[in-house]
Amino acid sequence: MAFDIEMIKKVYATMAERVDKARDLVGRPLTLSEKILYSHLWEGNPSQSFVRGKDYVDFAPDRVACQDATAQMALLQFMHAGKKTVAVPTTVHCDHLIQAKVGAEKDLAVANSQSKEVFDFLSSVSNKYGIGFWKPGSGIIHQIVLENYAFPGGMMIGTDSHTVNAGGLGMLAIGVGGADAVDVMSGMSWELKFPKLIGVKLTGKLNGWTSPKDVILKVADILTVKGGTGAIVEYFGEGAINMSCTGKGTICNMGAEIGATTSTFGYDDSMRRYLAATGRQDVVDAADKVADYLTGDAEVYANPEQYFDQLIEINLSELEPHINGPFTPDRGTPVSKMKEEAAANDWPLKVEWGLIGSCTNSSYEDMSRAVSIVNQAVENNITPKAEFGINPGSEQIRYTIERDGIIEAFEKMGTKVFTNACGPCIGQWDREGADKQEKNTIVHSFNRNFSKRADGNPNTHAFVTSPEMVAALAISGRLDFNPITDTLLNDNGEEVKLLPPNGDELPKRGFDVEDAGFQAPAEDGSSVEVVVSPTSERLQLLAPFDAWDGKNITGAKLLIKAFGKCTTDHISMAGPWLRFRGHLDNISNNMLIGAENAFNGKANSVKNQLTGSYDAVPAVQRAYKAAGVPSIVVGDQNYGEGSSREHAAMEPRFLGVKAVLVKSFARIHETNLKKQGMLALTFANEADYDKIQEDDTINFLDLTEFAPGKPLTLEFVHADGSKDIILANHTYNASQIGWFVAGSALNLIAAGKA
Ligand code: MIC
Ligand code: SF4
Repeated sequence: MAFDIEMIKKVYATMAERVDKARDLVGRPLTLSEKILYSHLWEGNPSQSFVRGKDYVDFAPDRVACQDATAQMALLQFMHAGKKTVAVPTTVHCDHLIQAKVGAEKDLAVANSQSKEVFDFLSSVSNKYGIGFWKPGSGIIHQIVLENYAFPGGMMIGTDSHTVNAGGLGMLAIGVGGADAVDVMSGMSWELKFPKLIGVKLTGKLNGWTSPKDVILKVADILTVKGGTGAIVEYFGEGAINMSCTGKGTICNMGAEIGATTSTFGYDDSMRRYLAATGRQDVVDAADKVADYLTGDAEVYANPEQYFDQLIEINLSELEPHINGPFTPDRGTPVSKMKEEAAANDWPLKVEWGLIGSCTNSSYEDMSRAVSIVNQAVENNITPKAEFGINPGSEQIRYTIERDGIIEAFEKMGTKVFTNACGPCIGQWDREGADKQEKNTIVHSFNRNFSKRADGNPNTHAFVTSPEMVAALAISGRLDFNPITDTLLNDNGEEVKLLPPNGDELPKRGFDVEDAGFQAPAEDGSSVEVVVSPTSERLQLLAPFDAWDGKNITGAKLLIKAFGKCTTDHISMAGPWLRFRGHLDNISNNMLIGAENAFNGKANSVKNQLTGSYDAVPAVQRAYKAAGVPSIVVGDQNYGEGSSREHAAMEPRFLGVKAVLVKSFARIHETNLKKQGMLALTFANEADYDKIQEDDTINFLDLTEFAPGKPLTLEFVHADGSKDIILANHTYNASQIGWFVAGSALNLIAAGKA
């Protein structure tokens, strides 16, 4: 059903030839990342060696995956591309639009009725264009990709930042915006700046309470949320080989949180075991024939400092469990330091909820290790102090853990089993009492913990940790509980010490499932009709954006100067807004409502320069649009961190914002802005950010000479008539300037000029 062994064999057949050629060209041993990159060049065999972090290169990915919340925009755009079917194997997964409230059965039924129109749309577009469709309840995109499609040495893109999860099976899997996916689905090349390479050498062996999650929590702490930008993180060493395949997936998954382009591991026995257990012995047989090409050259791993741009070494034998947060995934605290840290920062110590799941940590191994802690609580008569919820990663996992008694064991402790879907991880959580906005703590095994993300409450302190630590902290009800040293009091008043978790990497009796939830597309979809109601509030056909008029932009108003962290959750919030992901006009009403205005410290309150009064950001921008006044957005570091959602770029484009000028960008968001015909600019001198004033009017002085490598000059006219000239850098190459000129990259595809 699910994977295409012939395609994989083809990839392997070209790999040997291209990798050897690349090795000769580069004149040295190759990392795994380079092998996969060079063997997926669009133009075939490599004819030059690329400068990392500098050269834009065209690639030919093997697959595309989209999830429901981003697929709507991606497919609406694809429908404009004028193609009969997708050019590479593509799947759509319904996982983000399902709310977690009472439990899987009821919640799924509610989602199926509330989002029927959207699911029907996705299913019929998939059917028409040859796309595999995974129904609501089938599972979270990245677990399904790992279980069915990922393969060592492959390259894929997906319209979700955590597509990188497939690095656990030795792929280069990269998160992109929908417009990038449309390129590949339309049979065109996909462009990426040749990444820098960060090597992470893992020595020793995980033990006791430490898990793969702690590796990435530690790496995030070291590299911070922007430390991986523009880089591939390649893990190697005996510690890597000793780890399960889904554990590797967890590590790669959260590479999105350090901004990494992707992360990967060399092909090894853990991957063989996982492929075999998920019914893909033929992939193992094919991969074994080219095994040397599916990992870095031995010389590279023996002398990594010579081949990577940056090297990190972590000794797994000494690694402590980590708890990262609140509000950002890179604030790492080893469990032994939590007592001091929590007290020093006044973090609420009482844990209200423990949540296990998300695409990051919802594997069979995760569930079985977490339940080993739960079982100890039940056996020792300990009543858990916090509430507990789990989201299995896929129907295959859910079915198997039910068969193996794991669900029953969770339920004995009062755990709510939510749908196999994203749920609370993306704010699809109807948490009782969240509207009271009380300060509280939750712990979860997800990857992101930005403000308001899980339950909409800005005072919820969310901490990220491993599933087994979530279980321990939720049972104890305390954030500063250290299971390695502390004991718990059971209901008989006795002290109990929890034993370290243990579990099965893979189900002993194999995976099982009755209905995985897959729907194959029609052989010939040409007669399938896709209907979008013109009165729908959920879906809206796209109208092309206007082309550039060839003139300098003048008289633009400053819409907002955003201060501090401005993730895609701040720019285009998820949770309740997810339902408008297919309707550009409606979702634009959330534009930048979470961003902090640098002038008054408030969210969603900016000055309307036409009236002098303060209003919500979307309302002010709509006023500028109605008056025909252009505007610009100014931002801080790592602007657009987090999600791949291109709504964060399309909304400002749609509402008439012309440029986004920031100290630095997250990769996917910068590309999304470019693709939608916006100007994505960075301060040549970061300190110029401080010169921007609330009542500024902005004139571009040399946009008419927009060219690769040449900074743009902007004049900021302040209210008192004084001016500042500010230089803005950009990374547009010639074809990307073409997107700006045409109004969007899609306009070029639709005109057959791409
Ligand atoms: C996320 O984890 O933030 C999401 C929701 O999966 C996003 C995609 C989206 O916004 O739909 C992502 O990571 O790209
Ligand atoms: Fe879904 Fe959360 Fe994973 Fe994003 S990070 S794909 S919302 S489970």
